[in-house]
Amino acid sequence: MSEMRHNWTKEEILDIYNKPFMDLLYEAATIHRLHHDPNTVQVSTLLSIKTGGCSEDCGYCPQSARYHTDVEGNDLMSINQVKAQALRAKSGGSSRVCMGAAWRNVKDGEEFDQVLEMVRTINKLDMEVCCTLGMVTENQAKRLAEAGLYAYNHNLDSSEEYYKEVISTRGYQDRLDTIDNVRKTNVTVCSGGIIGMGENIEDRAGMLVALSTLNPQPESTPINALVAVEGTPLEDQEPVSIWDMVRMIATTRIVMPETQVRLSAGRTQMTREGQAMCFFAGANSIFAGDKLLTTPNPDVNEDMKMFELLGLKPQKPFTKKVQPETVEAKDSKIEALGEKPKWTRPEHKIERNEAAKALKKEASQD
Ligand code: SAM
Ligand code: DTB
Ligand code: SF4
Repeated sequence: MSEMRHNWTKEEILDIYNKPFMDLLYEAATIHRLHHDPNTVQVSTLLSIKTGGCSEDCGYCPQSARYHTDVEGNDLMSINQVKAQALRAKSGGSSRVCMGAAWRNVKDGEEFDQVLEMVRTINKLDMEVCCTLGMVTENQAKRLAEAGLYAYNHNLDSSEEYYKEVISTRGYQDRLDTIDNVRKTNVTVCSGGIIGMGENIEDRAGMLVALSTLNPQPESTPINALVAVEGTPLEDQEPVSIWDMVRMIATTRIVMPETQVRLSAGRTQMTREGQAMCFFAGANSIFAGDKLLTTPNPDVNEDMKMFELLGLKPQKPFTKKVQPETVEAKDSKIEALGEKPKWTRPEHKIERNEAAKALKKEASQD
């Protein structure tokens, strides 16, 4: 087994990222095979349970209320809708449902109670349940755990330095605090980021330092290629090259040998050959379903054909960890505290975010 390290430096990670391509691929594939079955890929389905109208200014995000995009906002889904979608995902071969809400943070109250019930409902279908709801307090994380949540997704998105160029409404430490709150429970941590936002390779390495020095390291790490959505501040970013994607995945695999590395947003731009290289380099999870949260994803049948072609098998639920127990709402031992997560107001301005905001204002006056 390769050594599990929590002290990777940026220089070491850059050296790995910049290795000759064949050496990088070989090293990553070797480590991958020591820690995982190389022919098994975990399949998750995303479900946007509350879409659009978000108060934050994340420059990549079509769901921010500050930018003028084609995203149609939706209120919180009903439990029945979620159950129907989860059953559909299960029959399509997914072992996990990841519910996303366009929230800055979780607020105690009716809506959160409804999300907790969604968690209970999906766990009872014997599927892994993941949520990505923005910042959470320790108490909220505990309530999610009690309902049977398997994983919580909260991305670092980029390096601490580049993060400030993309988001101004909360800081990097706020993200780390939420991850820390989740870690205080038995819910697994899913945290990764996005490449293709204009960051340099040092920033990619910086993000991997931040993720790999967490102890324990995240159980899963999504690597997203930016989906440049019209109307967002990052709409004109060039698509990520497959070579960069493979390098990023391989480097992630080497510094986080046990983590499930998820080949996330951006697959519609990739060929099967490109995706096969990503799997060889250590990616062992994908999002399936024709939609991510608001943007397109490859067709499920196309993914099935790809799996067949490559001899890949979907991972069964609860292969890595036992199914959490679900405590019913009426039996809950954890009281809602009605507290808000503490977060910082960095109060810097990001020019391209301001420009996109101004365009939205103009459009709404027309
Ligand atoms: N609102 C919550 C939050 O920000 O934590 C949860 C949902 S948010 C959409 C989850 C993650 O999706 C973001 O942290 C980001 O990494 C990813 N994401 C959002 N828009 C994206 C885009 N256009 N391209 C690639 N990834 C994106
Ligand atoms: C993650 O890292 N990627 C997913 C999931 N976690 C929530 C979201 C990707 C969103 C892509 C843009 C959209 O569809 O809105
Ligand atoms: Fe809101 Fe999350 Fe989008 Fe940021 S990434 S604008 S917090 S939905």
